[in-house]
Amino acid sequence: MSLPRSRSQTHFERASRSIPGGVNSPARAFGAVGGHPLIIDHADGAFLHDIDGNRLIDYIGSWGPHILGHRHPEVTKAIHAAVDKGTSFGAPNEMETELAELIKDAVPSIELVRMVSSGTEATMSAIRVARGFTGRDLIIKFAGCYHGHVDSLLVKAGSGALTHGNPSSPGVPKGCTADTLVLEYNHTDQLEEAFKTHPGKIACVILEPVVGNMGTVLPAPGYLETLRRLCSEHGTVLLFDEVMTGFRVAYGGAQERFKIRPDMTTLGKIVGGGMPVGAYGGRADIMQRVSPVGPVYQAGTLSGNPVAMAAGIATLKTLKTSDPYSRLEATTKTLCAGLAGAAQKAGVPFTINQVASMWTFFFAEGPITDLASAMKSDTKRFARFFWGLIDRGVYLACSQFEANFVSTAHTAELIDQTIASASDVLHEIARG
Ligand code: KE4
Repeated sequence: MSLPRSRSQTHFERASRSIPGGVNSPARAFGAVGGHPLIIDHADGAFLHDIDGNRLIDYIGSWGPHILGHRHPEVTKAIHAAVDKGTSFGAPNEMETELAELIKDAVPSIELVRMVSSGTEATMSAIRVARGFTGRDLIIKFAGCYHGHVDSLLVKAGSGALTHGNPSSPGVPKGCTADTLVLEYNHTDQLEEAFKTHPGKIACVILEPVVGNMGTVLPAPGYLETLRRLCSEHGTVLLFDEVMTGFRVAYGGAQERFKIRPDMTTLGKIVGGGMPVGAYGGRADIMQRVSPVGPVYQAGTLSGNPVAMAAGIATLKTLKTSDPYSRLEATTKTLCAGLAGAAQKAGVPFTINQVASMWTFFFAEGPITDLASAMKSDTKRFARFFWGLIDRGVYLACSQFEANFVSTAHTAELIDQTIASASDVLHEIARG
């Protein structure tokens, strides 16, 4: 019952002759599940359409941006209008200010914000500003969290780095990571210990307030509060990497949902509506260290690109006026309950972690609260699940260590279809 994939296969072989691994980002390479990626021709609403003519229900949404589904009319209209006025000016334009104001309105902890062109650029820049502001070098990150391919953060990283078995990448000089302390997520004792061992030395703690990059993992009750207290006590910048959770788990991100005010925040994905946008911001006293107001240098040719700004503005305005969050959460809970029921009936051990419209089905007994527990997952069973769903027209993230996403375009009928397909595959897996 395999989907026809010959055109994708042929094109992927051609791509591999010009692009390393045939992909411009390893997360798309299907490395963890085997086989070759599907080559996508176009997308609309909840669907991807590949070059073999297959239509698949898409639960990645370009790894998070498409909370409104593909080609939302308001976003597409805004992009077309912007393109007709020019693609890039290399000079300030009104839309940069409009998006900055929308971000500040949505995320009150952000008093000043700088646009960049990716989540990686956002985290790289935010770390530099935090170090410049505190005059300290040490940073804390957490095993399994992924913050983009920043040298100093490619240590025990999640997402594609974890999937492809290089959580700490070659090519990163020891000097770049010598000041990076890696703790285990949700282990409060390790936090207390780190601050006790390095009093007055820690510039910043960066974390995914809800992790997506080891699969979806929630903060333990009180964990974020402890982190906030310790950072305040020690003059350490608390940096929420909300590239994935921003505008995803609430309009104001995880900091709204969990009622924690970080000192800095990074954004990406949804904030660009599918166009290349990242952003970092936070307390005015910190952000005023950024050039040209302050001495910490950061720049970008295409930062604040008008076409990308237009996509972000249309996305945020649509989210703000339609407020789809409770509907998205209800739809996602229905999906996860259906998947859980199917796994129970099939007798397949599983854990589902879900927050708002992001979720992960783990092939492991729970609870899954950190990288060590996530790594217990049966990735072979995951690969069978992934391909079994592909052959039934359902497209999940191609790794056990990623989050999946529901969009406003996922109807009840598509959710039911997904559950039925998953049930078939889980029973096949149970039969061995
Ligand atoms: P980008 O540089 O890929 O725009 O953002 C890096 C980043 C930063 N912070 C968080 C929390 C992120 O999830 C990401 C990127 N996420 C991955 C998927 N887990 C992007 C997919 C890819 O690498 O192709």
